[in-house]
Amino acid sequence: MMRRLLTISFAMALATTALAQETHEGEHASEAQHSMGTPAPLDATMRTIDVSMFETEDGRMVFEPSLIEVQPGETVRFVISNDGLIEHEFVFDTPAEIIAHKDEMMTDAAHDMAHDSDNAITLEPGENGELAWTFANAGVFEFACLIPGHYEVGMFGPLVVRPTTM
Ligand SMILES: [Cu+2]
Repeated sequence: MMRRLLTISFAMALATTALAQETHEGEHASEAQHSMGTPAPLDATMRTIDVSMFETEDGRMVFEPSLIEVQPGETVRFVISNDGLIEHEFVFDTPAEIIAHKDEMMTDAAHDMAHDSDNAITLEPGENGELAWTFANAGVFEFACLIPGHYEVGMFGPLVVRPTTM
């Protein structure tokens, strides 16, 4: 009996801790990098996701695949190929950050187009590049090309971080 009570209170303590952590993370949701994860060294990565960027004959610009799914805690290596005829970029962030960066690139003509960072890479036609990232929390993020006009004709897609359901 005593043992059972202890087990229950231990389980409740765990649940309370989990809840507290969740609330704490929610408070820092505006810090995109924290909620999405952290850059990873390229040699410590586990899974490779190949992403191709190109223009279509009907005037669209796309990513292939159009949806990326990863698991919380997973480290992935993105191998990005610009298979198009013009410059493209691959950037992933929270949807809010994507919109903010997009507006910035639209309005600031002097803005340096190549804003490569830990979560972004700009590639010339025919060029390849790599990014590695450890995704922390479950959530729906977005990948996009923010070169003015490209997002509007299709260069974006959801980056879903969630546990695999079997
Ligand atoms: Cu583009």
